[in-house]
Amino acid sequence: MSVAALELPLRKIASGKVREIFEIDDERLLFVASDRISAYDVVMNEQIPDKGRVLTGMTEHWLKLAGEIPNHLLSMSLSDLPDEVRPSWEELAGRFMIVRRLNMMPVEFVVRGYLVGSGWAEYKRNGTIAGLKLPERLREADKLPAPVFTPATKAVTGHDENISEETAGEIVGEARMRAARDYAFALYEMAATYAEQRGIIVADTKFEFGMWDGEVVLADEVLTPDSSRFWPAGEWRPGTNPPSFDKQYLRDWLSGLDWNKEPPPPTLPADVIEGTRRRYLEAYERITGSSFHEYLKRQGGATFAQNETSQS
Ligand code: PZK
Repeated sequence: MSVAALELPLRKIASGKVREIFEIDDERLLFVASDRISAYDVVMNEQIPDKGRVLTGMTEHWLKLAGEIPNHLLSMSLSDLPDEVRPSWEELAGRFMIVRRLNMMPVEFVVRGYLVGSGWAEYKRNGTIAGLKLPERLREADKLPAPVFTPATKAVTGHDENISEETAGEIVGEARMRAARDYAFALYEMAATYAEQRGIIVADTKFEFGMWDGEVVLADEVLTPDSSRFWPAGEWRPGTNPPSFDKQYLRDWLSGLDWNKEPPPPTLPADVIEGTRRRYLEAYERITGSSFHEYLKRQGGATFAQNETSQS
């Protein structure tokens, strides 16, 4: 069940706070979403069971809706796992993607539909977002007149640094930047419209793109709570920073402690883990309109494999 120390007999080529990428061969990578969770940039010691599966299932859902936009996903079928990792199939089921190996662009393609986070900070300072003049007297979390592209780079500190569209064009090439930017806008508009009908606001989101065979290709996880701000539409109050759909339960609990938000994190009690897990499952079901249990059955998750074998 635990994937905190997921070890596979493959070379790890990238690891983030909550996800990892391994090399299969020259053309393919194994992308794995763990159940780890971070709050205030600190990874907790405990995991949220099935969180990685929820995020992988959401990515799959959005990639299906994204239709003609080229993406890196090759397979989520257990039968396509390389022989070396077969022994770990139960742990991997539902949380892995076999993806095409791309030449990644070192720019994050962020689209914001609402005024929060670093966008709100810039607006308070300068009245702009990504250098673009905005109407006066907007409030925190207000909906923007139109979505805005706010590219960023990973700074040496590991934190994101906002850059101008022009700088993004200098880094990846103007034509590539424009193609990825236009895909990012199209994806955001599609997802925001779709999610709003299901009671979820996609406040902003970050995409990663790479190049393959001269084409701009969508990579990474897509429109998940880890790469986006999802808000329950009913709790959106301009003038306040709305709760995130997934982590608010955890944040509320953490804010009642006198933890300084530096490692080591406090030990999460079972009810906080369970409450947070329920929020992830609810986000999956509201967004996809289908049951998470069905996803587990389809992808052959560990619990499921166990239950089904004990039946037969
Ligand atoms: C790739 N990252 C970001 C960092 C992660 C992911 N299809 C691809 N081809 C080549 N490289 C990448 C991808 C994808 N996706 C993405 N780093 C490399 C990243 C840390 C952990 F899971």
